[in-house]
Amino acid sequence: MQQPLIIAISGASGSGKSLFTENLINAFSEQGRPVQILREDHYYRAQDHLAMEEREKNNYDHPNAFEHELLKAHLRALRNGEPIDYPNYCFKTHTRLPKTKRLQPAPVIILEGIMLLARPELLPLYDVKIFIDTPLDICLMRRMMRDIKERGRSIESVAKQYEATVKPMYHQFIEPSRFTADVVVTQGGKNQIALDVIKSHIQQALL
Ligand code: UZR
Ligand code: MG
Repeated sequence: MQQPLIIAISGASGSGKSLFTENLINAFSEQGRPVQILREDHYYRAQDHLAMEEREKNNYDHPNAFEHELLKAHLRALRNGEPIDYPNYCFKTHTRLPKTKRLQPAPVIILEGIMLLARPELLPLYDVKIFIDTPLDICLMRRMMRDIKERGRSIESVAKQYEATVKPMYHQFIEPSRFTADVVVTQGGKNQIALDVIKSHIQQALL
């Protein structure tokens, strides 16, 4: 198999990264899915050694919250055509579940996460770098709805986290990482023209 094309999709929490990724993947669904998806979220560090209240106080919007070394090793393995066993992170317990998950190598690997472009040493591992550039107030609204529905949070806890870490860390790490991107996507995960442009780039690479 030729080397896979590795596409990194980044942007703020709630910017539409996951939706953009889903829409991109769906565009390939009829073609036997040559595309695999890997989320940076899975690489949040295990915190079994910490009490729940300690875990809740952690700063999850800092690059050091992720085990990027492991992500790097996994990207290298996928490049070599080897499967990986990635961690299964749980947002409710803020730690990893005991069982890992397997990802098979594929011609196209789409990576998605908030800090993917904020670590200079990760950048050479990507073939295409995409930044989803959505105004922060819109991100906050989406995140509020999602975290309450899907991640078992209260309005108060989302608001508190936003002020304490999400917003300051966005300005410190995520916003500057925008300038490392090859493509900046406005209007979020449903930007059809951006999806078409990336899709045709992938199709070219698959030829
Ligand atoms: P996405 N996050 C948690 O709230 N708890 C965890 O255990 C791990 C992560 C949040 C994190 C970040 N921050 O903003 C978001 N906070 O998950 C990233 N506060 O995930 O890109 O899917 O929104
Ligand atoms: Mg997401």
